[in-house]
Amino acid sequence: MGMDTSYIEDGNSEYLYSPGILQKLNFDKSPAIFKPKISAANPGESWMVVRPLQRSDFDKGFLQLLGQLTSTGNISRKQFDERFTQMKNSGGYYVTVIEDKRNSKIIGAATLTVEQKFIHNCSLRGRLEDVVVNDTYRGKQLGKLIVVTVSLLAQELGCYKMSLDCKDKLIKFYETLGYKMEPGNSNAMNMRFEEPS
Ligand code: 16G
Repeated sequence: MGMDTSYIEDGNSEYLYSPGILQKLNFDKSPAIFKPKISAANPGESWMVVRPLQRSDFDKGFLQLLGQLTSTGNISRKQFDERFTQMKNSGGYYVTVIEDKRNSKIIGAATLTVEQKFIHNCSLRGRLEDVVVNDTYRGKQLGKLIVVTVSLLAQELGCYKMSLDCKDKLIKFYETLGYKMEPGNSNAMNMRFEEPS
């Protein structure tokens, strides 16, 4: 067994988590139907790559893309760097992106967070978070690609389930990828707090 040398720790190209695991995901395990067939290892275009977040993604429009999902605030490079380091050190954060290598722009993102549990024999629970795809790249199955990638990753890491909350209009989309509204058990509730400025 060789070392996973792609997990480089040199400044800007530093990955949030080891990228090798994405190459090994078996897309045949997902109920999602891809036409044409694509995967994280072969995303369908030679200029596209699916990979973990990198420190240098601050300069590749990652935060601007997240801004298409919700409010991000005005995040400085220092804040981004610190959060990246905190996520990496604590573990359990699998921020995953799609890059357009032609213009070095992040065009899709989704996050898997992994919670450690006592229940289910000290199991793990995955949560799908912050899914966003640049809408000028429609018709390339990118939403499906990024969500299936992190969902298979959750399974690969040993999660017993993966959960999400979403707008009503997205329920059908997530159902095609294997997510189900569990009768009597599918209510999302939030308590909102004032945000620090
Ligand atoms: C959606 C997202 C969630 C994100 C939230 C932000 C998915 C599956 N769900 O619920 O991850 O954090 O929107 O909205 O991507 P907010 O700014 O109103 O909390």
